Amino acid sequence: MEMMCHEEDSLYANVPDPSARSVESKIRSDEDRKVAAAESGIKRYRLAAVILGLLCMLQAALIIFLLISLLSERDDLKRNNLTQEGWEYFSGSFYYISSTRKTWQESRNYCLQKGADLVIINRKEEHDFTTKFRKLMWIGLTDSETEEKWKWVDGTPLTESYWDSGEPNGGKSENCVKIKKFDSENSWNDLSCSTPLNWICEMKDCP
Ligand code: 2F8
Ligand code: CA
Repeated sequence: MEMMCHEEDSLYANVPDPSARSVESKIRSDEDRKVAAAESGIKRYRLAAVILGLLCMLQAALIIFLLISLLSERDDLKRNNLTQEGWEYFSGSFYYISSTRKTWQESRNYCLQKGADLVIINRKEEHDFTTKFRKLMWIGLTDSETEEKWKWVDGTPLTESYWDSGEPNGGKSENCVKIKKFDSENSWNDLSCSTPLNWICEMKDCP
């Protein structure tokens, strides 16, 4: 009998229990629902992330645009103010021609106070521009530091020069440079730095 029972057991061993099957399928459908819900949640998060990213990019673009507008407005304002104060624009710089006279250092101090410096002449066109005012003026060139080593106020050495014939000739008693002639390419003279003269400042438009 015991033997028979065992046989019966093994006979029904592979037949699925219907109640177990319904529990299993319920679990599965619950899991499917959970997976579907999780997937839809992930999709929503992704969409939210994309929208947030786009909004950040839009905000960044807006900030850059406003910053550029503000900077350009500030530059326009600066240019207008300079022009009203008598500065003249030429090829990337603003120039101020003084109407009073000062020593070379006082002239330089005036320019520095304005955020500029005495003019540095780099090109023939700029040289021609400085002579068109027909004024004897200090420029930003000196050999005060080392005799005969002519340097511009930014510390760069003199390469392209426009000395009048016979100049420079003042040795240690003439260490600063003025524009002396207006109709000739050779127009500079070295002079005592303590001489009161007009001067010309230069301010780079975009430093
Ligand atoms: O002839 C050029 C010479 O002229 C004057 O000296 C006589 C200048 N000095 C003054 O004006 C003080 C020189 O610098 C210049 O070289
Ligand atoms: Ca001289």
